[in-house]
Amino acid sequence: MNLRISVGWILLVFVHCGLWTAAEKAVELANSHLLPPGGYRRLMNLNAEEYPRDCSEIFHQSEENASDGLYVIQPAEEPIGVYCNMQDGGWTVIQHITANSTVDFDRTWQDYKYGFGLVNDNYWLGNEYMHQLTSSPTLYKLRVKLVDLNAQVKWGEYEPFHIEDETSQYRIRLGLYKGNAGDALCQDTEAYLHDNQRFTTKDRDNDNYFQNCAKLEYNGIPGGGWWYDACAGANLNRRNVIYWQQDCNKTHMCKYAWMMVKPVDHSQDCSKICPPLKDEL
Ligand SMILES: *[C@@H]1O[C@H](CO)[C@@H](O)[C@H](O)[C@H]1NC(C)=O
Ligand SMILES: *[C@@H]1O[C@H](CO)[C@@H](O)[C@H](O)[C@H]1NC(C)=O
Ligand SMILES: *[C@@H]1O[C@H](CO)[C@@H](O)[C@H](O)[C@H]1NC(C)=O
Ligand SMILES: [Ca+2]
Repeated sequence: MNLRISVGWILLVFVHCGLWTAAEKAVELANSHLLPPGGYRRLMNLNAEEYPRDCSEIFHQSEENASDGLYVIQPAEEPIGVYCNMQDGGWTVIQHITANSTVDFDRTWQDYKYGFGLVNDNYWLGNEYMHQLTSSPTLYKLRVKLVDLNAQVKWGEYEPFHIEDETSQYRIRLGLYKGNAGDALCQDTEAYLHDNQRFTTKDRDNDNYFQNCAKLEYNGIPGGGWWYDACAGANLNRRNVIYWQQDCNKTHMCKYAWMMVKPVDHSQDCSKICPPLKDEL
């Protein structure tokens, strides 16, 4: 009797584990290294039949009632896990940093390509996935959100926003700016211009400086990967100083930054005929 119960238990446990493993394997996220422990269970749409291409699609499919959290999206062939900020139309978070957190942003080209950190925490989604996300026929916009030590929030948006492919060294293309923060990527007081720059990491120097900007240290912490000019009017990837010119710098410290993307909403902007898009972004 006792023996039979035990065998039953063992079988039950065995079957459960088997199913669980199968469910995890069925998805195979390309960026599973960005999931926290037990992260598959925290993906809110893990068992959906089809994955949306971004968080905005999830927001609209949920009749604008989806909550913030971890979701699976599929911008190209491979499903990936991301953090969705479901305020204001559903934003796909591509970067989040907390000043002085333990997540290391001083990383190689390969790390910046496929992402690092954890999607429920500080992370870089990956240049390859940023390229995939922003390469649809629908244009995307970028929102930067900055929070200083007094919890004051600043933001800025570039529309459109596009990351080119790896053969172009993940060059950044930025459109028109709006926001209550300064336009630190395109209008630097020191004449550094980030628009149209290629990405630089400590092991791949594509910047316009005689040394590698990603290796330049402030208080012992290197700049990290970024779209440097002959260095920076803004850099959100230096671990100890979030830099956005007049809004976040060494004397006016910020605690948090986010970068997130969303499709451009043309229905709002032009009710009649959309103007032709410029050849060059
Ligand atoms: C919105 O979501 C919440 C929590 O997920 C749920 O309780 C509520 O019923 C939903 N409302 C609508 C209108 O779907
Ligand atoms: C740093 O930020 C403060 C406050 O936002 C600003 O007044 C100051 O000019 C900035 N410093 C530099 C060097 O840009
Ligand atoms: C980060 O750490 C440095 C060194 O301890 C400190 O000076 C700085 O104020 C910290 N930054 C924030 C935003 O807390
Ligand atoms: Ca250089």
